[in-house]
Amino acid sequence: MIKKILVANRGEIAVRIIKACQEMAIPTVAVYSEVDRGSLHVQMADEAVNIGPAPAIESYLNMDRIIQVALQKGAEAIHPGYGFLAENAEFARRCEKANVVFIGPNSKALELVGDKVRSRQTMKKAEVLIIPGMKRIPTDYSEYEIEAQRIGYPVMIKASAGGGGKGMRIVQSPKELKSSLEAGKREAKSAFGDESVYLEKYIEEPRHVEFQVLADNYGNIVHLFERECSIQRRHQKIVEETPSQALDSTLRAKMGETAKKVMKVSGYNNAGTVEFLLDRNKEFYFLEVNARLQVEHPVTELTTGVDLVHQQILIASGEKLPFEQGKLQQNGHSIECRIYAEDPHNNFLPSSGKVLFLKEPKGPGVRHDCGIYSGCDVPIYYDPILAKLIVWAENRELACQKMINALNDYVILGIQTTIDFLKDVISHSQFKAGKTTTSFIKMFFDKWKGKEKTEEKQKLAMLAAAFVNYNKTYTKKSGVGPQEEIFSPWQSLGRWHLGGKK
Ligand code: MV4
Repeated sequence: MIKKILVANRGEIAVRIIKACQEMAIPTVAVYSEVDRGSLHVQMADEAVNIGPAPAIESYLNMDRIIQVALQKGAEAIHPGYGFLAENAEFARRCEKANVVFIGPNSKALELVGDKVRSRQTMKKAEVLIIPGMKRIPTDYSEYEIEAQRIGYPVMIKASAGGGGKGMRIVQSPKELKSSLEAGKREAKSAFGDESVYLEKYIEEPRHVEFQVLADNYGNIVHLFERECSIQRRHQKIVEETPSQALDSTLRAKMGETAKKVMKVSGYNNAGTVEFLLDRNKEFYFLEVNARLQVEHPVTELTTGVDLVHQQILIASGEKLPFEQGKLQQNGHSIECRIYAEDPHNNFLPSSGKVLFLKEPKGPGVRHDCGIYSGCDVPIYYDPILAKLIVWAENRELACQKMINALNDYVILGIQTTIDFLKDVISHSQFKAGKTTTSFIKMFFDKWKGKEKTEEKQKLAMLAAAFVNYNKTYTKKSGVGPQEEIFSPWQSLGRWHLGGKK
């Protein structure tokens, strides 16, 4: 069993991983950048090491420094979380070389699934349905023209190194092809340092349905059913849920078996996700593999009862999967809302600053995976995700209601968040009806303004003022002898630190 883990991440996911380690009695080493000194993940870990300045390239992406810290602190394994180094094959390789366990897939599998053209070729050979498109990156323009005709317009330009929507472009007709290709190549070059692009048939209004998979180091693979992640804004997921309203048990079983096959032919191990596009006719196409623990993993945990981070650690420790496919079941319904530090009233501009007040939603079936606390700073440098609100209920209708109540029960003051926006999304009639496609946000929320809740805002401003005042040092006013400080949040944090740290 792994005896110590370095968590190479920050925010809510670092907190989530540290909690799993605590549950498994595995000591943790946090790493942090200069602006994250006071972060929640730093407070929670057994040890914490400063790895450099705020820009991620000098800290959370600094491979050598992170491996060096792991070796110095005697951490046998590194959990990369999501983002940063999570899907970096070079980092996985360097960990392997340094004899540090990378909690994720082996570097070869990581490399394969990170290359879209290569993984399409692999899936085609394995008879997994891929979106009709090009089989290789052409050397000259005429090949794009011929292939676009063969595939049939509209076609989509995609970057070979891509993912997450960068470098993608829809081409409606032959006369747009050349200029779109040039623009797509430029975008791919600047985003990935690789200008290779290829063409696919454009699928209109698809649903995004992904399958969670666990694979141990001995070839055993199970899937933990699907997550529906169609509610996105500019390729940023906002709401995720399971089960998907678009699947019946036959289709679910078929897609699940396909997901396992994808992982098998990729030589994949540890936790991963297979993404599919589901078209209007319920045909599903392999899209890509996400070789990491995903942001939306909790909805799978709440409906299957499997702790995915525990399983990742067990697999990385060389354990066999403790269950067979037949033992796994989906129970009830779970929905996740991502809470971003963004201003939905101002084109979702990232918001930063001090969190003046946090009231977390609580209650049966409510989970709050959170990277912030009252008084913490939210820096501008990183992904603006603050927390995730996840609910579980027996069915979708009850889960929606629970989510709305939990969002109403949720207060973050000091910075702008997406909470009010999410209330309107979950309350929308089309969402309630389960009609969630990738066009949902564009269709119904493109010009969202929200309600001007002046009165409520005034109340909140008063609350904030009261809280800031309360947060000042309190003094005893007995009237006898010198006045004695009895409460300072800063001091109590410091004392808690000294008591709780080795
Ligand atoms: C597509 C597509 C339509 N046709 N490919 C977006 C992210 C990237 N991983 C793949 N994406 C898409 N690929 C073809 N051939 C539509 C999308 C897409 C999308 C996919 C999943 C979730 C949300 C999306 C929003 C817009 C477009």
